[in-house]
Amino acid sequence: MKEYFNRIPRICYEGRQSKNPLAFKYYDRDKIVGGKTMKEQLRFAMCWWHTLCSEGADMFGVGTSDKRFGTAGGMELAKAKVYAGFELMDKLGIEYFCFHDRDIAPEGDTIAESNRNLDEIAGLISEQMKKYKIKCLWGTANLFGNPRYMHGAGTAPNADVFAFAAAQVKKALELTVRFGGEGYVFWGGREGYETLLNTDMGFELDNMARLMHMAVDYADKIGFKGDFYIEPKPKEPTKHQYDFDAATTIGFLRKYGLDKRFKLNIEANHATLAGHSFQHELRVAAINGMFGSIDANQGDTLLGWDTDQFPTDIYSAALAMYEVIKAGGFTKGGLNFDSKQRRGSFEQEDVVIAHIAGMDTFALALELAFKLIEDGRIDAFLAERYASWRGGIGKSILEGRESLETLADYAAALGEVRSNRSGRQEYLESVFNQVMLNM
Ligand code: XLS
Ligand code: CA
Ligand code: CA
Repeated sequence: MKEYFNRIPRICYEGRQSKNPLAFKYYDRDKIVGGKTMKEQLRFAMCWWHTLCSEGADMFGVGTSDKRFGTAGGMELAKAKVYAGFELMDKLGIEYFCFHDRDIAPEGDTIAESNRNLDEIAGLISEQMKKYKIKCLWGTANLFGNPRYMHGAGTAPNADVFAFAAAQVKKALELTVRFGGEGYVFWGGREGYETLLNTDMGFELDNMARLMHMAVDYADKIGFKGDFYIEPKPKEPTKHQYDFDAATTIGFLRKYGLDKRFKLNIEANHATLAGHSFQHELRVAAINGMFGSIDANQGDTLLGWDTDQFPTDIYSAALAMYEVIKAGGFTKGGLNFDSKQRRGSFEQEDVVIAHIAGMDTFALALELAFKLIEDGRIDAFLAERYASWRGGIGKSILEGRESLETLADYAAALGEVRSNRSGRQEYLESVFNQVMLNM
């Protein structure tokens, strides 16, 4: 059988002393951390669209990476990507993948032809999944690439476009079920607006919810047992994306009665674009019981667009894993590398080194997060900071025994607040550094 990544050996754990670029320094898949193996805690997924499709093209130039896999294109290329993708996941020890319908098979001239292409490739994918014991983390439909979606898909002003989107979601759900996928993602590709002058925002949001309700109904019908996710993003490609951030998305889900069926897929770089930290978005999802999955990448703090870089920022990853652990860890979700190597990193080794860097970063982050929790100083500080709610007037407020009148009397009797304490931000940040650097 043809070997696509022919310069790449199986990637093994060699430990922190290793200087071998093609080895893990921290990701030791069977090491027990927090009662489970690293592999079970992190649930890494390869992302079909970047890893197998994106060639590094940007606004100023064509691609730099050759992703033709020695083919002339079309279905031959789609098949080669299946073999190449599974070979790569196997070499890296990645057990899940995520896909859009259009990543895995080319769109045909009709829906029937597109679906035939999908079915043919799905057969091959199922075969390879069995061979390598690799699973599907989640599937989704690309409702943004084709020009018909120029004004949106579920939020399009044209009902015919809505129908095409529905047809695609139907098929993508069927494929996800066929692969035993553990999730299905709605990322609002072009679900947003460029100008409010031509937009009926309320109507568009109603329709977006309509499409999601239809998806839930159909998923139930065909036996989908996974989680549905919305992936928030504030802008790009549209000026304003309706799923702006976690809080906005949760409000939308509640308004339309979708909150019991949907969780969130939080992407690090989208958090940055929304003016939040990755940790913030995870916390918002978690406190609302909607933490689901993660698209693991990072942006560049100096750029205002979606660079989808492989994650190497240990500080941010550790704070993210801290939130994941506090939220109870992954159940059906995982860490999908919605990440691409930089345009200048075009050689075969680069895509592998990029994954190693991301996996090592999250392995370190996982250990660090558990160490922070074991260290206990942050939790202890937090408990102390809210101590006034465990007794006295605080407890009485929580128990519903106080009113504005009784509290006004209490405050008057107090004269002034003399019980405020320092927030100790610098202390807590130094605890974090100490735990991190002592590893
Ligand atoms: C784009 C999104 C996209 C989704 C899946 O910015 O990250 O890749 O994850 O449609
Ligand atoms: Ca994403
Ligand atoms: Ca992105």
